[in-house]
Amino acid sequence: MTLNPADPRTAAASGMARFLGRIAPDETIAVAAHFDADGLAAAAILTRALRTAGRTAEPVIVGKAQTPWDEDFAGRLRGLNPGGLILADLGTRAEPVLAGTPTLIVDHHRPTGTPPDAVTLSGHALDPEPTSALIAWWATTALGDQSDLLWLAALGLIGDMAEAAGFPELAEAQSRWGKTALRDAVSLVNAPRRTAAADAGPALRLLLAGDGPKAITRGEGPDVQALAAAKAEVRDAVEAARRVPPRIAGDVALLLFSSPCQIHPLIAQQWRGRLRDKIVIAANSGYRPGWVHFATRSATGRDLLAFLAEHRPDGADGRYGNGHAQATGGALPVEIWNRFVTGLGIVEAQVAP
Ligand SMILES: [Mn+2]
Repeated sequence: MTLNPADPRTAAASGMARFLGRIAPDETIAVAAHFDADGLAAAAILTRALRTAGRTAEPVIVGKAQTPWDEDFAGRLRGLNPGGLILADLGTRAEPVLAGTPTLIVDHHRPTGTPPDAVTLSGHALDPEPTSALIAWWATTALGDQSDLLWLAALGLIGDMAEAAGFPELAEAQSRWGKTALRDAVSLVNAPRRTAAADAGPALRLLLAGDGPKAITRGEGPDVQALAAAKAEVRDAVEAARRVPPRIAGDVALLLFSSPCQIHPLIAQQWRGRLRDKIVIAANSGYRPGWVHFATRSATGRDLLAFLAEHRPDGADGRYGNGHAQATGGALPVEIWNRFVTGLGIVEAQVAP
């Protein structure tokens, strides 16, 4: 389950070898991934390494408010008729996504169950904790030398704020490709998933083709332009939402706003720094009609997964309270959201149905 802490690199590579041993060489491997920098970088590493090794690999990225456990996404995967499935940076749950299909899980979120018949490469609870892209890179060393793809693993580490974790792979990538170029590339790759359309296509294409971060930061063409436009769209949305005042009840500070952009994690992060003794909940009623999506952060060090579990409203499903002890959140239908904020003592944060 969790990678062997004594030697996670070898454990990841042997997990990949075990997974590939269950798939005929001519069968397609679907590579499903989250749409943030870590997920996209993991998808690019896995797809590129598998293709170089002569395998057929197809990346499939989740859309806005979508998980692989939703039927429409599973349908997209089935359309590829895959002989194997990789789930990267998408969480670790007990339920299979494609029952009967050999599955490899590359992830670092807190598992909510043990998937049957899957090889699970989980970095959760390792110290330091590797991100999905780094675990993917370790795993693909089973297919040969991957040093030219190391910059992609660095994008994942930086994107998930693991820059200070001390992984030697990051130091090596920084000296080869440049700290600033890597950081700027992360900021660009992370932008589209926060926009109203949340189209990860341009970023993924750049990561699949590029030879380093400068292919993104200094590149030309429509995909690079799309990333710059996405950054501008998100910047404007953040500018509007940051003026909203917090509503405070006890040790909770809640910010409620409405935007089609996924800016709630950014707003939560900003207020985390300003209200250092509070649990900050940044809630967005405009991300998806009929729902409230929210991000929870705190400078207090409290276990936020435990906090949300204590306040779990009846009817909340797997979209509520996942992720990390220090970075979580969720999505609730408006009616359940209204019960949740009432329970927190912040009735005025109810949303009209
Ligand atoms: Mn991640």
